[in-house]
Amino acid sequence: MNKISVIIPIYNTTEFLDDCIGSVSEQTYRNLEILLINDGSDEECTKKIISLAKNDERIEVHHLSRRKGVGCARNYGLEIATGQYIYFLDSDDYISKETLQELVENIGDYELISGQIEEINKEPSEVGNSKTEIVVDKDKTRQFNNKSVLHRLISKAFIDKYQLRFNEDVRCYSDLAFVVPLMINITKAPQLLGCIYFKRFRNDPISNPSLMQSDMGKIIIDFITIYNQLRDKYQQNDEAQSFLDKQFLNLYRNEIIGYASIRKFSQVEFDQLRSAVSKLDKKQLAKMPLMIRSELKQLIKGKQNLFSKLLKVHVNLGLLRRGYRSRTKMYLQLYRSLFTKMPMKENYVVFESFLGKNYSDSPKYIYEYMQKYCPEYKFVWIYADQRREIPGNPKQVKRFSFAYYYYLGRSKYWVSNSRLPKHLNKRKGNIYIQTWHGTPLKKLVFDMKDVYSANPNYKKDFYEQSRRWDYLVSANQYSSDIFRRAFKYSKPMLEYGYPRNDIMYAENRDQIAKSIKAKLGIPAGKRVILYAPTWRDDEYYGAGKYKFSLKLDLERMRNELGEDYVVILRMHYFIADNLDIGDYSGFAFNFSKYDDIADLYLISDILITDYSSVFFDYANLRRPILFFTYDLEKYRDTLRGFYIDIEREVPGPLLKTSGDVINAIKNIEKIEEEYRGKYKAFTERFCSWEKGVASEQIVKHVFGPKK
Ligand code: C2G
Repeated sequence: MNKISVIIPIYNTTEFLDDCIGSVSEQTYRNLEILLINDGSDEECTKKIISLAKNDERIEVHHLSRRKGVGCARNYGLEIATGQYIYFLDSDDYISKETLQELVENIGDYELISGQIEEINKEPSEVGNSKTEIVVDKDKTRQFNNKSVLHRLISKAFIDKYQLRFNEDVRCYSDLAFVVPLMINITKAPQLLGCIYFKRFRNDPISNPSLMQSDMGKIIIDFITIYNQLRDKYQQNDEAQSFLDKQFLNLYRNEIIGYASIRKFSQVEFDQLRSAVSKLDKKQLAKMPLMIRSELKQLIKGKQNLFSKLLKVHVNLGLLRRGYRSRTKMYLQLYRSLFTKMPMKENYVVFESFLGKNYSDSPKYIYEYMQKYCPEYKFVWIYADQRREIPGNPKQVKRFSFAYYYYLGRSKYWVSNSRLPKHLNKRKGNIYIQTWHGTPLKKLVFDMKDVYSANPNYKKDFYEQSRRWDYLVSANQYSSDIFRRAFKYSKPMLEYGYPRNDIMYAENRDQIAKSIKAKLGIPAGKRVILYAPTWRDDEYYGAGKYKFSLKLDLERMRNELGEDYVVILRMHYFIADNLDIGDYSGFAFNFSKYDDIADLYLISDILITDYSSVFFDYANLRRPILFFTYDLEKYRDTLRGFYIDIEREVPGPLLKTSGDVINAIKNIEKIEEEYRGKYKAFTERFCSWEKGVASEQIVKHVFGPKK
């Protein structure tokens, strides 16, 4: 039975190693030599490698003295490998149990066999039983379009015969030095369909980027370096030349044009690029569109400035062409090339709350203060579906409309409690106050281990979007510390408490509550229970559309509490499901679409919540809080992870069933008594900055004294 040497270069991939190495150890094909080449990883990763190596005696660990690059690490593996076949695996990827068995059983007399690569952005899952099938394409170069050595079982004798090695001068594309001679020397390149390799799309390219997530300038220069080397080396081989030229032109169209239209290459880099372009086969060049040909002509002549100008025209024409295809894209194009270039309106302030879904939260209270005390400003509110009645009658613009882009493009100030879309780049002089929307309990962005729910680009997008913030509102020291780390935020923090909580300190708050209660049709004589749970990352229909199934037994609640209480149900704004509470009219009220939850806090006597930040705010009222945490273990341990020890630190009991909730309500005074100490400690920690004047202080801080 032939031995396979699996070569795994490792550089700082601690969190992925269990999946990767575990997947090799569990292979049904057992005759393996597993070579872990530690390419100068940090201490944590090195420890992890050493501990995993203990689980399988077929594992050998080799430590390079410092980081030398993936090419060098793989070459090292090739030098020491003793198997008849070589298989390369990356340390953040993994394979399914039968992979090596399938490859080895199908390689026959071929020198190499490749499988299929699939990108994963979901949690590692067991592969389906797709049937494998071998195909042999006439055009073997097609098999190498991904320029990668991954997921190929290769005969070691063949590698030795042609002395195949990786390039060690570059970080990215070192594979090409191996792949090109492999491709031209093999006779056939069969592929085994249904035999899958799972390639991870890393979701934190900011803290720990993969090679291809590093700086685009470096990626381009690496490619050009290797292209120049290989193009010279294989001057006599048409197959290699045409393959390399195609790869170059692809990179040129997809990356170089965009990159070089906004950044300048250094003289040395430009000369490298020029040398690469002069090598291109004239016949391939002739197939390119006129615009590309003229750019490359200037490049060959060495005219960098003219080259950059042509690229700018190229990019703008592309945008314009795409712009005409959709109205929003056209507005965006106007935003970028017109509105943000027009003089900035120094006194315009644009507000948005919860993606325009509500008139609420801190933006509302900052606005109401300004509307009263800063008449020299012009105010604009963004809405998602419908205009609202807003005091002072500000301009209202629909999200993603022409007016939306116009006002965002021209206004000096933006105030929002969540992220503004990534495509809205910031104009010079713009000031963006991010109020955020809650003291965190659930782990946030860069504190989250992995984000698999809706969008694999979540961390990267968040990072880009939050670079635009100029001020971040924080309600307590605990939040400030978390925000700095979890958002990688280092600009000024506004530490005055939450404007949205000011109302809870208003002298006339009972008066206000009375009128809200009347407005909402809540019987004046009944006590009010507010149920405001959060959303669950793993229960969704699509991006931003989450499911919720009500676990509170309304029937029982009405029977046992209906005489004294009514219940207000308030779902999170991400929840797309409509609650059906038709049978409970007069007892249960659904205010999920009501604008401002602060109004609901004011009129309620007891809050029931779960892992929502609402309890940090509600605690300002010092009224009882119950935690209906029927899925605590799952939420805490598998979905998110919490910042505080919820079982020890929250100011109320954790309850698992509707029965527990009902009992707690019946004994609410006892519970208040029981939690008095914890409640006090809690408010000291989370509510001590709140004095009811956060809006005023923030406005004075950012907008300064009256002009
Ligand atoms: N909210 C609401 N109704 C709910 C839940 C939340 O109106 N049933 C509002 C509250 O203002 C709350 C905010 O939405 O403070 C954020 O809700 P969370 O449940 O805490 O969840 P999330 O949107 O994930 O934000 O740092 C805070 C975190 O990011 C949490």
